[in-house]
Amino acid sequence: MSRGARQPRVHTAPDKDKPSRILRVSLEGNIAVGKSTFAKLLNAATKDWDVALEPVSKWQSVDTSQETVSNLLDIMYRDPQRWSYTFQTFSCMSRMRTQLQPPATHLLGSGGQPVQVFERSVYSDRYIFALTLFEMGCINATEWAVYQNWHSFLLEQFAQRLELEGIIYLKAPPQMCLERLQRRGRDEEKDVKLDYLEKLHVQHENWLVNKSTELHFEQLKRVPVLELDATVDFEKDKEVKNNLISQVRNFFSTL
Ligand code: UDP
Ligand code: D5M
Ligand code: MG
Repeated sequence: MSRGARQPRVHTAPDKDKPSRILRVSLEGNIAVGKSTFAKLLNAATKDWDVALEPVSKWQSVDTSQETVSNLLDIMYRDPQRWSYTFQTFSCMSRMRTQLQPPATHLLGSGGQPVQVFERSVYSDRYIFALTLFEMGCINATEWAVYQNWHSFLLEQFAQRLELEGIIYLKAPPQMCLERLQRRGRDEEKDVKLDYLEKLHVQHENWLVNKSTELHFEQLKRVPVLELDATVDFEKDKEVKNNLISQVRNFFSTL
């Protein structure tokens, strides 16, 4: 760990058996906390790390092979009761595709410890968004039962190929996420309220810190979590960025 870096806050003891394969880690956190920004910094930090960003543009333009049909992100925010379940089917499938993709070829002979980093995961889809939208009444009881049924089935079928070795949790107060969201200015998100970000924040805390969320996958219960303070401006401040990256490097070395 580089001089001056703080000790990482790891919430679960890491597994003693070090896997020889490529490590898979997801980057979790509230909307606009800075995941994509941080993911790009990780990607640039070393050739040993390869980052897959969330495919938001695919959700903004749902298409058939011939034409673009709709902006699902937009219609979900405009009419959540109607479209939240549909959104879950599409976002979860796109996350599965991303997590099942073979690693980039440059990772295979990287020399160091190769790591695939995913911006969010099939797990946050369920334990953050789908659960919150169900609790808010935007996904009804039937949709929630159907969702959980296929989500569990698919994750069991692809079990080892989807499992993560670690989770990085970027954490900042909901109010700061709202300010970053407004600064980013994604048109579909212009009506997102603090109340929604607060609910998502509590959901992250319950899953990753308090460990009170009911999880349905045994391996997921044991995944170590690195919590990073995202209230600092890692986008502009190089020292702050290097400090966070040191914590990540140290965390990866424990997995
Ligand atoms: N951002 C910032 N300082 C930071 C990290 C992010 O001002 O240290 C800004 C970034 O420029 C963007 C907004 O916060 O305008 C949201 O960042 P991002 O899209 O990375 O967030 P995500 O939704 O992926 O978590
Ligand atoms: O997340 C991208 C945007 O997509 C943000 O508005 C949240 C939304 N999103 C992502 N996954 C889901 C699910 N599963 N349901 C509902 N909304 C979702 P960002 O944090 O900006 O990278
Ligand atoms: Mg993002």
